[in-house]
Amino acid sequence: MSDQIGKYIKLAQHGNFRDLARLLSLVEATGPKALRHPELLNPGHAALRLGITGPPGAGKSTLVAQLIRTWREAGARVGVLAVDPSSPFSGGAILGDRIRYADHFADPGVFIRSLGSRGSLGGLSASAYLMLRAFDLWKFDVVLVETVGVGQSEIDILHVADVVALVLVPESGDSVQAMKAGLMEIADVFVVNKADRPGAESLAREIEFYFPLEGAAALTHRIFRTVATDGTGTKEFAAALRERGQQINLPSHRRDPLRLQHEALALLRGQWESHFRRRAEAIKSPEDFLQLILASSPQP
Ligand SMILES: Nc1nc2c(ncn2[C@@H]2O[C@H](COP(=O)(O)OP(=O)(O)OP(=O)(O)O)[C@@H](O)[C@H]2O)c(=O)[nH]1
Ligand SMILES: [Mg+2]
Repeated sequence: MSDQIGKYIKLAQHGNFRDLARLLSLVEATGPKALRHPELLNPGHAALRLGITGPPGAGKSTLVAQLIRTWREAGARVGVLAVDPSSPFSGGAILGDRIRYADHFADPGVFIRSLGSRGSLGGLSASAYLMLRAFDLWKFDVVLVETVGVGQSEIDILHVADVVALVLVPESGDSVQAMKAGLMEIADVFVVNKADRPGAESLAREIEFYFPLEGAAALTHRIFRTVATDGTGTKEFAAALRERGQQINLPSHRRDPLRLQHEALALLRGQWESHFRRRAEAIKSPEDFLQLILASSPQP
């Protein structure tokens, strides 16, 4: 498998998306050992990685399709990794998204891949991290990572993004405070999508209240109002994302110790989890239980 990975890494120079799709499957199946390939450890190119997250049905995919459209008009090469933990598919596209992204499937400047939970060695975030390194070899200008902002593993995935946009809808109003603890903190940019519905303004004000746009905060938090279905506000959002990206020195950002620490934890956590799940599933008695706990707990 390792030889195969090497073969497809070499093919990156031709930029063929079919080869990238193969490489992604190989990397996903191999897991962290794929990092032995120096090209994956230190890809020579760093695409701007944009995380798009938010509650189910907030309009993330519709927004992603608009972003692709805008950037394609500007001639950018765009990659998309759609992470869908509930999807039983691995490597296939999610049916609904296939329709939403339909305009872009035939476009040679756009590559779309979805990542389901099956076939991921060591968890979704581990697979996503490794796959995004492979994306870099195909020299995209922008890579969008769409995740549903629910569980811890989705938040983990967002640590790999250079800029994170949290997509909310007017109905999210009630839950902004509850969400604050996890997702709100990781967001650089907020999107109030479905702004054609009542309540968009009050949601925007609520976000402003929790994240005031004064002083230094104004540089790190911004709020956009969009209607993803008709493109209202999406061009401004697209421009702001790339502007933010331009302020980041991507190659040195990739080597940032904090980022590597997050990535290491995600890769290791996934492996530990599958290792210990296997051991736990072998428990047949209280004695087995005790033995596993004592043998596997770190020494204080
Ligand atoms: N009224 C309105 N509907 C929208 C808007 N944006 C998206 N929708 C609709 O909302 C539904 C969900 O959109 P998606 O783009 O699939 O949302 P998502 O966040 O990707 O959904 P999941 O990936 O399933 O979590 C679709 O029926 C869209 O047409 C908007 O701005 N206004
Ligand atoms: Mg979606």
